[in-house]
Amino acid sequence: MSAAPRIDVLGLFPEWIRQFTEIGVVGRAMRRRLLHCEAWQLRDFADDVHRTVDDRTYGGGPGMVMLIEPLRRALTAIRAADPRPAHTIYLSPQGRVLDQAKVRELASRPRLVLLCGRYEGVDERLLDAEVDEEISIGDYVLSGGEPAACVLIDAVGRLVEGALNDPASAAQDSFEDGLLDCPHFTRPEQHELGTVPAVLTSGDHKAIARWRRQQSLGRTWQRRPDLLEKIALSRADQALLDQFRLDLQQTEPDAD
Ligand code: 58G
Repeated sequence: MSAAPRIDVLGLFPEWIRQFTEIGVVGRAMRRRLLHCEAWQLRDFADDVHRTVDDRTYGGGPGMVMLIEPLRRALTAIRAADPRPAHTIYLSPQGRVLDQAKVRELASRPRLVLLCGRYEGVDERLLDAEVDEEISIGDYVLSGGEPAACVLIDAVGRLVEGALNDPASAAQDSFEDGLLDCPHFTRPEQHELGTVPAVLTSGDHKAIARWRRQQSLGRTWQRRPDLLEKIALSRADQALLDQFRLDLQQTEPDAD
């Protein structure tokens, strides 16, 4: 049995990460020793009594930039805490946007180190020398990298072997096949807000699988056509989607 994957997080608010990693699927994976997360306080690696980790930006203008040296000392200490190679990631809006394929790739690595910036970010030379990859969780700006690190830990953590009670649920996820998820229903079958689609209560498992696949295809076409362009549909999928569009025309003759 191989050792549990490990994620170290470096920044100014390690409490964010510690609290987060106690909760939910990630918290349970940690307690079961399937995943190890450790949060590090960057100020512990400052070299003055004020525990300074930032300074003014060259070229002028507002805002502060995180200093090279505290970060470098911290990364050296973090890497020394475990002999396995540490894939080092900086969370920033300048990174490549995270998707499920990247999450899967990261989940296959034994060790990740996540660097969380504050202020205007990190001195570019530190990034060039010490960071393997810059990742963004979406096209918006956060005051710090910590919430982005939590998003990444959650997405990766739930893929760790044994983290989910039902391993089939990860395979069924939205995006595992590049499509959005189908709609889900639970009791009661009849409700003021509507009735559960009859196929789901029919007991016909083939028909149910076909309906779900068709809903995934149809909803992806309606809501995220950009995702459909990235995948090649089989003949069967194409037929299901064509039928979805036809059914839509019959119920909404105005739609085009
Ligand atoms: C511009 C703004 C440059 C990740 C902020 C650098 C981190 C968004 C994301 C920063 C983040 C994201 C300082 C605060 C990085 C630094 C951090 N904002 N979209 N903010 O993944």
